[in-house]
Amino acid sequence: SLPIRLADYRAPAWRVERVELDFELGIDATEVTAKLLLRRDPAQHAPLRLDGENLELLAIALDGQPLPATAYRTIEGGLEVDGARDGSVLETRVRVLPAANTALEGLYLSGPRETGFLLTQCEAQGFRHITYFPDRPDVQSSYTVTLRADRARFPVLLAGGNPDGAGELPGGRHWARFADPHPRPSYLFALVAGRLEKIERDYRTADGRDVQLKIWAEADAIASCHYAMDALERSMRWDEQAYGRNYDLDVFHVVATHDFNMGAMENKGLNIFNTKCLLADPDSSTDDEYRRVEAVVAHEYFHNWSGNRVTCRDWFQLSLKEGFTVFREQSFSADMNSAPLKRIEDVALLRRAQFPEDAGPLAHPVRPAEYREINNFYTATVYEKGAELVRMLAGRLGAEGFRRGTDLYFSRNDGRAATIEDFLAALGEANGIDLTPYLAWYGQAGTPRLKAHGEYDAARREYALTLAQYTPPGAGQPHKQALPIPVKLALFGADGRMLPLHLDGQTAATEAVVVLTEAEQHFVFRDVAERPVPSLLRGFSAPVILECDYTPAELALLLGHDPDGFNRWEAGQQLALRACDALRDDADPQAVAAWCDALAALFDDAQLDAALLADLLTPPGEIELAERESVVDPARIHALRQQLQRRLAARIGGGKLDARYRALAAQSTAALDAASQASRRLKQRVLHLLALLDPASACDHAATQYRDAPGMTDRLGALAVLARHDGVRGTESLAHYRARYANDPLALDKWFALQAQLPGEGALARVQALEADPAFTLKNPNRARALLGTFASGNPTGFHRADGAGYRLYAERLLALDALNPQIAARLATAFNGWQRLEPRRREAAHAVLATLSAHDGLSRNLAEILGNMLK
Ligand code: B3K
Ligand code: ZN
Repeated sequence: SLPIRLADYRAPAWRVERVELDFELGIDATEVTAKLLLRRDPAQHAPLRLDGENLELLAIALDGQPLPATAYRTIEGGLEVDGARDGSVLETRVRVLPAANTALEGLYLSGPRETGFLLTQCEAQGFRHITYFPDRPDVQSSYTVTLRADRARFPVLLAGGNPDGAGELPGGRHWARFADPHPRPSYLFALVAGRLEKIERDYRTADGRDVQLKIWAEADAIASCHYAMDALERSMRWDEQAYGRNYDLDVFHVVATHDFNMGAMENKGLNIFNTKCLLADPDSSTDDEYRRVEAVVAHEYFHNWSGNRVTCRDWFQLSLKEGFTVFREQSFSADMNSAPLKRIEDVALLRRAQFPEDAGPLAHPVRPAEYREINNFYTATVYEKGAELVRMLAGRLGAEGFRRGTDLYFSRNDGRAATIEDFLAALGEANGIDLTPYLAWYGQAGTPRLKAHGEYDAARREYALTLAQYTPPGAGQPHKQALPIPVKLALFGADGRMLPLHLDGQTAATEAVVVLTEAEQHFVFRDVAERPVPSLLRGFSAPVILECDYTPAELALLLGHDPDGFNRWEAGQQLALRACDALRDDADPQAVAAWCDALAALFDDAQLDAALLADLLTPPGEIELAERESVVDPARIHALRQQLQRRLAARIGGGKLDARYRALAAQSTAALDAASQASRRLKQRVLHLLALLDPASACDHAATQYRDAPGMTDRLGALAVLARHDGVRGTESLAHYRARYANDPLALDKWFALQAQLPGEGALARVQALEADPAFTLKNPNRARALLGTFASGNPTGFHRADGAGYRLYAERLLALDALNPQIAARLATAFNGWQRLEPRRREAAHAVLATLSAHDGLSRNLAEILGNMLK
């Protein structure tokens, strides 16, 4: 297939003003009748072409007349129809096969055919698997949808929009109709039909609309939906207050399914969720999962404005809705929980997932210039880096200015399919600021390096800060341009206090933002009383890699004193990286001591938030460490990180770790408030450190913790320690857990994932044994991700076995998956990212596997594109 290019965008020659859809629902076969009211762009003369895939055409009529076979023809990926005029009505009837649909795109069956239910997934291009249609986001139509089905088999019938009638039909059948007053693109279409239970709540919007909130799930899951309902209500209130956005239909449905290719989907009025991102229950969900449910519920809800009311002109603009919505979701989570902890979590994710993507063969700009398969571009770059770009813009405008900007963006673009330019224009115009320089961030791939160097002139009491930027070539862009990089900063004195800032005549308080716009610039601070220690890029004010020539003592000072929680953590991370380098090169023992000493001191600080302490005690992960190496040996990196943590544990001391663990364990409850979550997080971290020093006593604690755990966080944490450090009790507890949760798919996923992560050469055999578990299946995306995805992306020493056996097994599974579900196969294949920098033996093994795989006949476009880019 040929790539699709942003530069080739053309407005549609044909639009659909109204669409009436009629479904005769069946598990094996469903018939779909579509009536399209067509509008032709008078300036264009292209024939009427509709997208369609895997459709069996049963009937076709134009303006009420059945079309002769000569008046239409199937073409690659669609249908061409002669004779249509502006205002014509095209009617088609097609058959689709839900039960046979293993790709989970279009209309498909979730669960067993006897008891499961039907649902749809259309973004990005699933609607063309349901009916013939111009399946592109800049075609926005008014939808009326009628569902007909057997009442006993499909008692619940749902589609997006407001309910518009329902009734009985002969033969035990019934019908329901939904009409959506808001024109929308086809990717937001959804229907659900089957046996589902619900919980409901009434909600009144700030502008006075009464809305029924309904969450639907199968009988065994509905009891775990209450937390999501609370989160939904919080999200709706928050969007009213933070952005002035109100909900706009009379009902809001949310449906849970175990069989879903991603986390959730924002279909208009009918959000559909992977159970993993919706169900929450103390016995089976961890604290992290609770926060994730809250965040994803909010994210999908927020799309109602950032995505649905204002949609994307084309899929290149995907970050217009995704980057912005992730930013909105992050702000919401920060408001609901702890802002600094949220920032730490988000930046850690960016570094673990996006930086490696941006540095490897899959690198692409936040607004890609081309793609072959759009589903491959729902990436960390489009989502997480996209959110960082919005954060920079918000920071540039300030809270009030940003709100003025988003108000203008929403009102001006309501009902439109917009572009990134439209977004920047609205934000800028509302504030009289030209934001077009930020457009360069959207078009340029790669993570900029920001070099900082400070000089203090004691005689003149001046501190000159030189900032320079450099983005390495890549992603077909040999010469990268300078980008606007806002650097939020403060200066610290030797006593750990912030110094007043005098910059070019302006006097700020103790924090300022300077914006680097050139390749290199100098910023001179006057009246600086002593040689300062700069705290740079506070709150991670730009998505760059900062290189600053700190001494270990300077980093330790920031780690001890910076009131910016994020930068405090960041100083610890930088110091840990230095310590790691020191261990590797057998050099600079001060760095190791500085990190350990500083953390040992903080360990004794009773004022410090327990969750922040837990994060401070966690050095950068193996993926992040690998990103800094030009030649990667995953086994060596793993050993180094373990060694570093053992040094930390030894410095704090077994006695103190043990005492802290006991104190935290004594307060253990099932409560979900922030303090309880924080104390569980610290307890787990302490137990982990203790296990590196004294595995026997750590495992005694873990065994008790496993037995008495009031909730999943403690249970799973204890299980992880036992599985790693205690052969006998590990095996016993894993078997106990397996039996206890035999009927809880989400809890079983965690069981698979935990074991898939156990490091070392034995990992591969363990994964193979787990594949033989009767609960394992490639057909369920959550299960495949839990075992295979976790193995490849979360177990560097296991996957990257030096003999290449990990790669070979994984490639076989990718091939099997590709035949079932191309989106999942392509997503899992990205685990090979970074293969080019592996040490020679592993690199050759990975290359051989990738080359063989990509030479296979009949690969999906999804997998073929990823492999092609990987080998480019
Ligand atoms: N918009 C969907 C993702 C669709 C993925 C299509 N392959 C979920 C979200 O970002 O909210
Ligand atoms: Zn989204």
